[in-house]
Amino acid sequence: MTKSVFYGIIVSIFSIGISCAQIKSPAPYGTVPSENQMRWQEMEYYAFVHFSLNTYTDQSWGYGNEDVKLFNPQKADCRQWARICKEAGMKGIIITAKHHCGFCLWPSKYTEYSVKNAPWKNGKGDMVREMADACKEYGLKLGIYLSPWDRNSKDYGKPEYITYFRNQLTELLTNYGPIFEVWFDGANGGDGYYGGANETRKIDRTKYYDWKNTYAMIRKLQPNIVIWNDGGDRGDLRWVGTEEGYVGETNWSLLNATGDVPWNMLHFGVENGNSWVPAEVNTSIRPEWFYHPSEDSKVKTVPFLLETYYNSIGRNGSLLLNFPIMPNGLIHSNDEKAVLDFAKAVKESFAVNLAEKKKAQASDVRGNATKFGAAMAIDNNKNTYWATNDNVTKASLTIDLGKPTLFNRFLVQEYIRLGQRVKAFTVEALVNGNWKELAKATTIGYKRIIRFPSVKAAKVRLSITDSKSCPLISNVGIYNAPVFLNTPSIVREQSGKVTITTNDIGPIFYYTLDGSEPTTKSNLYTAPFVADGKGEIKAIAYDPASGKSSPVGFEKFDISRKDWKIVGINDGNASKILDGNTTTVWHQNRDKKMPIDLVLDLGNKYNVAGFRYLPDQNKWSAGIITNYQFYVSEDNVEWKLVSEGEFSNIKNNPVWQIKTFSPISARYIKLQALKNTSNDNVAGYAEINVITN
Ligand code: FUL
Repeated sequence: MTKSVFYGIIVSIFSIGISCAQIKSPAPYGTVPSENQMRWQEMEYYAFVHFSLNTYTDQSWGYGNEDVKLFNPQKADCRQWARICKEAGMKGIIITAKHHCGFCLWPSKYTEYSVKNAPWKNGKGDMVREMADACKEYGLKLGIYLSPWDRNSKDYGKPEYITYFRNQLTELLTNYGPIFEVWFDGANGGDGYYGGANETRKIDRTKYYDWKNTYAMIRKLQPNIVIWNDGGDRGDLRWVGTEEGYVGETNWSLLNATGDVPWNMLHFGVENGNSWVPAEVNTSIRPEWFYHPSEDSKVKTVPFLLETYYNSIGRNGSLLLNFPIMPNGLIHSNDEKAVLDFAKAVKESFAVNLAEKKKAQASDVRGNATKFGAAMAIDNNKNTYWATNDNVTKASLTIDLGKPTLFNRFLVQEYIRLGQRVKAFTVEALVNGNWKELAKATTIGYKRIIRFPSVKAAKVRLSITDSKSCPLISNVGIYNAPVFLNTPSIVREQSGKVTITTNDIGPIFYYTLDGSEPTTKSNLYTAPFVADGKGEIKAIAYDPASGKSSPVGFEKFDISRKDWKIVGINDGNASKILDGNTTTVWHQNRDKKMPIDLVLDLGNKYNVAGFRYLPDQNKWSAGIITNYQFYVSEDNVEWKLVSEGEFSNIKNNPVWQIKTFSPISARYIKLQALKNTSNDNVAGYAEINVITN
């Protein structure tokens, strides 16, 4: 090397150094996350465990007078819960220290309604302590759910309760080590035991708890905590308006600091909001939050959970997945299998990032500096990012995969420490020399994952088509995820005609009628068929190209509904409640006033032992019944009341409501609606059915 070449290199290295140093990092745009919110966002995936007296009473919400003596989990093992969560790739666990019934899983000094009066460990047990220890052992973070609503406390609704609530919070936030999240349920006030008063107590959930001072206390006790709250002052995280496991495709991590937060704001965030309040998607691995033996066969399948994954973590949210704990104190093996299979599917889907260490080029680079170059988006380092110049809000990043490569997933992340910016983007692939659009989407945020049918291409282009300010992309991933078929759905019409369908394009179906597991040797489904009366149908979807099968779809049918009649109703639409289709709904005439009766003639006498009610699946529509009475009759004249009560949590979780009673001979049934979720006079039904024996 000559002297001049040597000096030339030194000079240019020096000048690159200077030019990099001179290129300023972008300024933050709008509101940005706090360190606590960042730490939480990067956790992505963590668990809920629901365990309380409800576990022993088969309820969703306890009334507050359930006997503490019921709590006796013989095999309680928080280490089992922690092991499963750890193996499933979760980063923490939030435990229901106190649910609405007021029963405390820790020996609170401030109430007798706790584990200290339960037979479990002779009153010496502390489930929160055991959870904290297990989390520590498995390297998981601990979170606390403390229901603000307390149906046991005599003081609920009075100022004294706030002191009680804060005392309990202080115990939980002082004695169990670092707490990453505290969760304040939005269900607040209603009827309850309230120390024997047995009455309805209403509070204004935005004011009653004096959240401002409660938050200040929490932050003092646990400076690194994030607060989840769905009423009153903004917490650090927000509910997404549904418990079914998805947030809006457009998802801004912003809300306004003041004012009401209607459903669309919860679900989509607020584009120009001035407060950073990211989305947490909470859902259960089964239909309900607490354990109900009837749901052992309703544990979500891998394709269903994957759908949830893409609709939460894949849409700039976190995923809080619940495990109901069984009366013996363990997670059911069906739930364990489902979550571990799901974890395996996620791992397989994102095992190889086809973009990593490939060549990337950008249409614009901030100050042409390497520090902000295209390569920063595929360097597997969350602290570096590709950035454009300040005034550039439309730009593209092209990744050269080197050779035609098959893929079906595109993952992209913004460097949100400096604000959420991107409003719209597209993903294209260079197929046979032409750019083909694979997806058009809106927000990115912390993480966005886009799915599309597999495509083979050598180049992939991300185009930011609209952004609030210069886009900052910290990570891009391209993957080829394996096929996971959805469970087929099995629908039986009133006539007894059975149809098997799926959301996926292309698979064929096999089914059985004798309870055996279907395989590719079972009946091939070619067209709807008739299978009336009691029985069970199991079906799988099968993809001949990959040889993969879906999880087994399963429906147990009761008596034939062919001869059923809806009594006294002259409305053709009413038959929708018997059509087997869970998406069709019928509402009673709006002139009626509660109580509103629905009378069905079953055509014959049966030994009726229960009924099932499915509300409108669109929980925002009118007529979702919360309180009911159920009567039976042999002659439509003399009626007998056989069941009454509430459909707890039906608004947030509008699943099948199942009520059973001692078998009784009946030809007529009457579901009487006493109250609905919006306290008006509308009664609606998606489906009604009976349980006979
Ligand atoms: C709801 C509660 O009412 C449910 O029982 C459950 O705890 C869920 C996480 O939040 O609003």
